Amino acid sequence: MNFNVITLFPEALMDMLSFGVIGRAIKDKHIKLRCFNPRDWSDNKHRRVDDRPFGGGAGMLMMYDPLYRTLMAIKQQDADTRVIYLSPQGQPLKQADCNQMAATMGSITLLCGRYEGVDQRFIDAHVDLELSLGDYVISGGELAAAVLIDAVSRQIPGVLGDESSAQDDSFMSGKLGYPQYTRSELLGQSGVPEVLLSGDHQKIAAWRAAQALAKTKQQRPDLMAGTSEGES
Ligand code: 4G1
Repeated sequence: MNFNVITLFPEALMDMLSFGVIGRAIKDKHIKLRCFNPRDWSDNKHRRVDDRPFGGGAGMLMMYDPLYRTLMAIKQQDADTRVIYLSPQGQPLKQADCNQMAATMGSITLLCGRYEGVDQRFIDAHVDLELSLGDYVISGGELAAAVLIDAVSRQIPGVLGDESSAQDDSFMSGKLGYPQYTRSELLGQSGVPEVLLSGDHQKIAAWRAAQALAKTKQQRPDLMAGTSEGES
């Protein structure tokens, strides 16, 4: 899987993904991660990539021309790449989107917004998919791009070890996680639910499923819609 990232802060993006599971996946060449800085395609002597919005208003926008030249340079090497713009106007990113991207897209180009966003003409002409991480204000799309790259990469065969990939993560089942406990010298076994110490694996699985269901109903009733539990 190939990730191209159009960003004014390539170092920040690379730093976020250079450790842990994703850092390992890059080293092992399960994924390739390359950044492209639109400043390198600016025609301005000051390397400017922003300008004021027509019609007025606060702040600046990323200009069309440097973005266009950056994307053409990417497509020259990687013609079949899908262009995704991470923005607050996008549809909310879901696990199902991440699974589908991992299964069907060989190359993804992520556009990270800065300032107040991007000239709409670039979005209309060149963006295949507009996705959002959530409803809050952030300073740039780089953090969102890092989240998407992590979430998609985890679904690529070989990125997770056999044992963790077989493991059923929260959301892969459409529900939240159940509470978990491990050894503590300070606490001993106090506060650990009795059933987890019983050795009865069927009972443990049933307890965990019930906990996950109760937590999901309480914290995220929206996730219950469409499940058979939704009516209860
Ligand atoms: C209006 C949130 C603006 C933000 C309304 C989720 C947020 C990218 C995301 C903003 C961004 C709301 C995201 C806002 C994002 C250009 C530079 C857009 C950063 C920018 C609710 C700033 N998921 N935000 N504007 O945050 O890129 O992906």
